Amino acid sequence: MVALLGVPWDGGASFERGAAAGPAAIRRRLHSPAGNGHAESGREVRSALVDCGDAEFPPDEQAALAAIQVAAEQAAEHGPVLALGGDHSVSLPLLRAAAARHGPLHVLHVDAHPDLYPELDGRRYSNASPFARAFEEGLLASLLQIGIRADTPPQAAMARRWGVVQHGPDAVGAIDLAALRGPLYVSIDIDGFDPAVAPGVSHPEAGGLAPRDVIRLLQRLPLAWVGADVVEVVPGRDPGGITAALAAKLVKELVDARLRFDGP
Ligand SMILES: [Mn+2]
Repeated sequence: MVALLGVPWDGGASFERGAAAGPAAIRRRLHSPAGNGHAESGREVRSALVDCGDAEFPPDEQAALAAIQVAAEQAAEHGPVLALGGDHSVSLPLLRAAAARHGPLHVLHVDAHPDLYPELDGRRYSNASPFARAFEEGLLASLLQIGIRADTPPQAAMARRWGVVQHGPDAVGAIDLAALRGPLYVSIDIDGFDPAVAPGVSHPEAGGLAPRDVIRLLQRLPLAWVGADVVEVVPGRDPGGITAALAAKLVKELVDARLRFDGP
């Protein structure tokens, strides 16, 4: 079984808010009669989800992050946690919870942005910085980023300091998945995809990944993930709900990617 946890927090937004509505939109699409609960492997995956509902938290940033970590630790009692954001700042408490349980994590990270700012606009816990904090807190063993196309000098310096491996959208086919190590955590910012297929985001960056690039990657993961998140879906900017539909698709393939290592 996989534990599904909504994290409707967008207090970490460094630009527009709106990602707090993401979990509800993704769930709606996941359970819509417009589709079914089967991954591409043929496995029915919705019935393998234990939906733990949404994390609850106070408005204060540090208190909210602490509450999200507690919610993730409680959800983990039901199975490996797949969390729905929320803005990308929620990955920090999710990584704290996963690392407390499994040790330092190897993270596979899909995004247009490195999210490695030492700080941005005087803030250290926004959606621009979760992986900088995670390195400093000793939560990460390695970080492999895919789809990066909006790097900046302060983030590049942080990437060099921590040995982050980065691939742009053109290099997906060249990634050596066999080299992935566990405990594996998968973090997918939906803005890693091209805005033409995922317009419902706060930080659209043209020239992004195609859905097949990432679906194929998930289907080829050589080991089971211990934690995962899909973040930054902003339903208020999502015509036709196509970004939520992509996120729901990724949820199905992520669940399948975990279950295929868990036996029949
Ligand atoms: Mn991003």
